[in-house]
Amino acid sequence: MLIIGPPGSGKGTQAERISERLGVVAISTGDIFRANVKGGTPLGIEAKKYMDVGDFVPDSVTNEMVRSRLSQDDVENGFLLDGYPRTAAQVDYLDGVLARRGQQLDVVLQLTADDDELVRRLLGRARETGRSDDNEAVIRHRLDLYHEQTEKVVAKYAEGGILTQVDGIGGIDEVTDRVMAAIAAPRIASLASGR
Ligand code: B4P
Repeated sequence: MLIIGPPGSGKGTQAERISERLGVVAISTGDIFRANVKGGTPLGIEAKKYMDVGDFVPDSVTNEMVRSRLSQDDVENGFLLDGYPRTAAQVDYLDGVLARRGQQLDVVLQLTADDDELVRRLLGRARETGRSDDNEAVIRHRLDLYHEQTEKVVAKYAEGGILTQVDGIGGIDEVTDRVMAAIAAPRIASLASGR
């Protein structure tokens, strides 16, 4: 399963909850990058240059990181990817990785919210956590990239018939309820029942 949405739409927030309820591991590329930045690893030093200004980390770096993460044992019974893929090239790469593993995506969940609400939330987070990419200019740039590049990714999955959209506006519990109801729809019930 994938969770896609603009920055601040609640991806990380909801991914944690969905992962608990479905009993599948959640993998956030943003979290992996931040852990590497914190640990001062070569990957973190490279990623920080892009993250601080709100750019995507290059596909070559991100794809290899995801391939390596998906080769671990805990993803055998399923996984929830949060924040990946964000570019058309990442979609193609993920398709290849999954095909080689004999796996396929069951559902792509898109969380939606308007830009003003997203900026408001991320500025709120900036006050609480001081994340280096949560200042208004960088937030606007991240939103522009989402509209320019990641919406094409969403369109691709819509064409493939596996996209489910959920309104991300409302309280966190309310959004979780919507997500779980969307996942329980007959087409993807096998996922919710832990197939
Ligand atoms: P991410 O970590 O994915 O950051 P994000 O888009 O801001 O989402 P996040 O999950 O943190 O926030 P959420 O919406 O849950 O990426 C960070 C950077 O890493 C990227 O800019 C890029 O540089 C790099 N990167 C990551 N993946 C990449 C890839 N595939 N390719 C290239 N580069 C990549 O929550 C935001 C805030 O809203 C929180 O404070 C939360 O409390 C609040 N919130 C959530 N739901 C709410 C609700 N319903 N109501 C009110 N507030 C809510």
